[in-house]
Amino acid sequence: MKKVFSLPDGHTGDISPALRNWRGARVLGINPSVYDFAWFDLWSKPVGLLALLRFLRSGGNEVYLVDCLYEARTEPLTFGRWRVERERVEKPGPYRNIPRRYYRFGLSGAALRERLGARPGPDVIFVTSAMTYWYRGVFEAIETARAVFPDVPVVLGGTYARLCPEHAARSGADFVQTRPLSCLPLGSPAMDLYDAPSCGVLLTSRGCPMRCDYCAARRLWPEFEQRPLRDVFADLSAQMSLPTVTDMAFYDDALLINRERHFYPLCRHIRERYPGLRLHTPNGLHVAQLDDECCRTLFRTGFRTIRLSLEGTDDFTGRASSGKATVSDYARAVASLLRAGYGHDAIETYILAGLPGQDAANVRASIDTVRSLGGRPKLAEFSPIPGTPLYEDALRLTPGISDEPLLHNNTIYAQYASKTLSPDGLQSLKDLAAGRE
Ligand code: B12
Repeated sequence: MKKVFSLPDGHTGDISPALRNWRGARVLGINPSVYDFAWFDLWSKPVGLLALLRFLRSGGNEVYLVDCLYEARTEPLTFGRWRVERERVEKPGPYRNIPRRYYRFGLSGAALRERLGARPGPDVIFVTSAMTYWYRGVFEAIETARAVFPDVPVVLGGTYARLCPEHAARSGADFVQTRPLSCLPLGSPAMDLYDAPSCGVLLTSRGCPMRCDYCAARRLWPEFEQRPLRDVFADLSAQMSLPTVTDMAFYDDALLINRERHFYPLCRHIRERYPGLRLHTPNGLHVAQLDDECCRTLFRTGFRTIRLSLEGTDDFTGRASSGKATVSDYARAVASLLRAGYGHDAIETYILAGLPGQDAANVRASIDTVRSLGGRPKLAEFSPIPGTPLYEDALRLTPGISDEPLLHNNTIYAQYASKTLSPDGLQSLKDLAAGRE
């Protein structure tokens, strides 16, 4: 087939109009390694990149993938997750005084270079990105790809590229996807690009109807949109046709909205077609939707890991969280989950800590409330995200975050930069949440 592919003029924007015409091109996708203090596999897959590769393949292009995290997996963990090889590395300047170890999770630059060298030469390379403060792995992947394939154009996309377009312009990529990808129908990751995936990922909607002050969902996807169920079923069927898949994680921001017409029929379909499939919602569920019927449905359908988005029981945190959960909603949700068959340990509940202006005493009170009602508190440390209302507050307290995405790191921001929590303060909250105090 004759190769047809070209990049748009300019270095940033939306590559979609160009992509629609591509034929016969060989496209290599790279999911970079992660540099961070800690990283756990919460069914982590680069869904956006995988969906894009599927789209290009169906348009008559050849696609392949190097996932630096998946390729460095060492041993299986529960529910289809993996431990990934890590190596201690020197901390970058902004972290120099932080008394914690810093690691690379995933393939080293040298190992990536070796893998790339063993593959056929691509016509174009697509690099994805996730957290803004993980850009080091992105830059390293681009540099390595350039060293192995000096004349091949590199395109960068993903969450970091969208949230920090000016910073991402310095990545060395030829084109940076800074706008929403208009060509892509939602979801449908090409999970078959993995040799033996143990988990799949479903995205049944994009965006979120809430307006929480710390969250970038609205900036990334201005409209909330649920996929037609027949598309979700087709996506599920494609992933379930891979014989190694035992687990499925949902990445939705608002899975339970409109549940009578969306979530419940999906659950019915899963129960009929895929009994025994284990399901997980690492992204929190809206507490207000969790009544008896919903909790029974979750339990019967096979949801094993459920996380609840409580965020906080005080007025300050509640306001920042769109007032989406009251204490009485939460109490009802816990009671319904217990009645449905879940144990106390399964009711993991996110509580936000380290918001600019948040009082640590309120976080403490939220933890106490969750414990007293029978849930299991799980601290989620705040990460300031450009373009969100709370980012502006964070910027006033710590002006340096505007030039350095490393300072968005949730592990760092809450205890070293937020000025509302100290390392000791955070540790004592963690102890309290874990019942060690
Ligand atoms: C699912 C999810 C998770 C999952 C796993 C994510 C993963 N893959 O590892 C879990 C639950 C583990 C998670 C955890 C956290 N998350 Co999270 N997460 C998300 C969420 C909801 C969806 C991301 C996603 O997969 N989207 C779906 C795909 C389709 O989108 P995409 O990959 O961006 O791709 C699109 C485009 O960018 C493009 N594209 C992608 N790649 C490429 C490549 C090329 C070349 C091109 C052209 C285009 C392109 O195509 C796609 C379609 O348009 C986002 C919010 C959101 N709505 O995006 C937050 C989000 C990314 N998370 C966020 C945060 C804060 C966190 C936590 C820190 C929360 C906490 N306090 O604990 C943790 C930290 C995680 C860690 N250390 O591992 C922030 C970002 C923070 C930051 N500074 O970057 C977000 C934006 C939510 C928010 N609060 O605003 N998260």
